[in-house]
Amino acid sequence: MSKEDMYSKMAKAVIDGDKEQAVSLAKEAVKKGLDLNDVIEKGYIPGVKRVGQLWEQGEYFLPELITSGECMKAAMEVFQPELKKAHIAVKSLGKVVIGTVEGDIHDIGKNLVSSILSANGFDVIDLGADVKLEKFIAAADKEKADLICLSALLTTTMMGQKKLIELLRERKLYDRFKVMVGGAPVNRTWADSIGAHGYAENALTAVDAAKQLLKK
Ligand code: B12
Repeated sequence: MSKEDMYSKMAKAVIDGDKEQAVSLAKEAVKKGLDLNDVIEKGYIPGVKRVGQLWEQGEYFLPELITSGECMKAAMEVFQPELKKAHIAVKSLGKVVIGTVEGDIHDIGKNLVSSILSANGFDVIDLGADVKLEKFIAAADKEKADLICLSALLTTTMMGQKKLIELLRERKLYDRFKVMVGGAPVNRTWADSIGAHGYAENALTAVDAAKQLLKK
């Protein structure tokens, strides 16, 4: 099977909610030694994106979204140890605290950013989803993080990104940590307007943006 055939099968497995197939293709990709960044971006992400469109068109409902989310998660679990191995081979580029802001349970995109940053040499502390703003600050402080990454998928929870930066400013911590924001409704204009140091549209560009921000 060609790489392209595998990518489209991966997308289809996510769209169909076929967890067994999503996992088996993930294992095959690992076995074949494919570039996992490519596999995720070209195989699985287009699947989740299509699911999003089907939901917006009213063709998919919550159960389908959840099943597709689980397929994505299961495939990522296959990749995790491999991505970790890649990370061990490189010197740490910096410490990152990441999470989805409070009130928001979407974590598929955040998990991707977290895994890919980790695979590319960052030390990542993933706080999960629906994370209280105070918890981000406490973790960044305790871990002496260089970068705080905030994911938001709802227009309402984007406000949490703004609030966190305000809290950092109030506590004179704004110059101590860099903040990078992202998530489907987030864009460069929003990032600039709230004073975020960085923004990236997807997990791969997040790696370049993080490298740029932490360049010493
Ligand atoms: C899957 C999904 C769900 C799943 C989430 C499963 C999970 N474990 O995450 C479930 C079914 C649980 C769900 C629930 C809800 N959802 Co929903 N969901 C989606 C959907 C279809 C896809 C999101 C996704 O995973 N995309 C795939 C990933 C790979 O993309 P991504 O998240 O954008 O991440 C990429 C980039 O944005 C970026 N990125 C992400 N985070 C970060 C962080 C940083 C720092 C950086 C640099 C980059 C970055 O990199 C990622 C990888 O490339 C979107 C539709 C859409 N078009 O986005 C709606 C969507 C986000 N959901 C929506 C809504 C309304 C809800 C609910 C409120 C529904 C309800 N009525 O209950 C609840 C939310 C409850 C809550 N409090 O959070 C709306 C939001 C509308 C709005 N404008 O606010 C959307 C846009 C759908 C719609 N058009 O109505 N949802």
